[in-house]
Amino acid sequence: MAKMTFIKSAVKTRDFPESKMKEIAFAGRSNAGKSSLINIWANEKIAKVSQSPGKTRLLNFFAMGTSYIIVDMPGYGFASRGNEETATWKKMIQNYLTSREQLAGLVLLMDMARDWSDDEELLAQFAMKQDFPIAIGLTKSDKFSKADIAKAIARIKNQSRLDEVFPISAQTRAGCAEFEEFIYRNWIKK
Ligand SMILES: Nc1nc2c(ncn2[C@@H]2O[C@H](COP(=O)(O)OP(=O)(O)OP(=O)(O)O)[C@@H](O)[C@H]2O)c(=O)[nH]1
Ligand SMILES: [Mg+2]
Repeated sequence: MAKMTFIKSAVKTRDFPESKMKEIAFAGRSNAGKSSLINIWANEKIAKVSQSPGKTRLLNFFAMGTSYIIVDMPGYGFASRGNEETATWKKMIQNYLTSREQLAGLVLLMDMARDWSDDEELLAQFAMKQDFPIAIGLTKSDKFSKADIAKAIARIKNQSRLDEVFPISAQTRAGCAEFEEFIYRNWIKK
């Protein structure tokens, strides 16, 4: 696998890295497991895993060798954040998702225990408006039985009306390589 490297953090368009590589955006509620999955794909602790959730407030750009870029976006959905902060988050995410030309798809990570919410719906709407694909990663599958994983997949497919739903665990690594393979084959290579 290609080596993953941290490129930079940025908030504003003018600070985004200049690159011709395709980009994959990682979005999800705080604590969903975005940084943990990046660390699995990197095979080292390259992204900070939150001790206190909601700490990542910048867009963090990582290069997967010379083949593509992953953008770790700040998590959302923490009540401790005021309205003003929520508005700032929305503006930053919307700006990124609607203006980044090399964006090839949105990886939406959700804790398997949760239901699809308005926040996920908002992100999915941005993506659909821009006409790029969405894949959902249902994280922390290590906490569930095989039968409950199957139920969670069916539930989220139903709630989101999306088809690409992958169960993953950053703890056991179950499903992580398959998820990366899907994204690489369908969004990057083609
Ligand atoms: N059991 C289990 N715990 C996980 C898994 N993935 C992440 N976690 C834990 O969930 C917590 C949050 O993980 P992060 O990867 O920091 O989540 P994040 O989505 O990057 O969070 P923000 O940066 O706050 O948006 C950490 O305590 C992780 O160890 C998983 O697959 N299984
Ligand atoms: Mg994070």
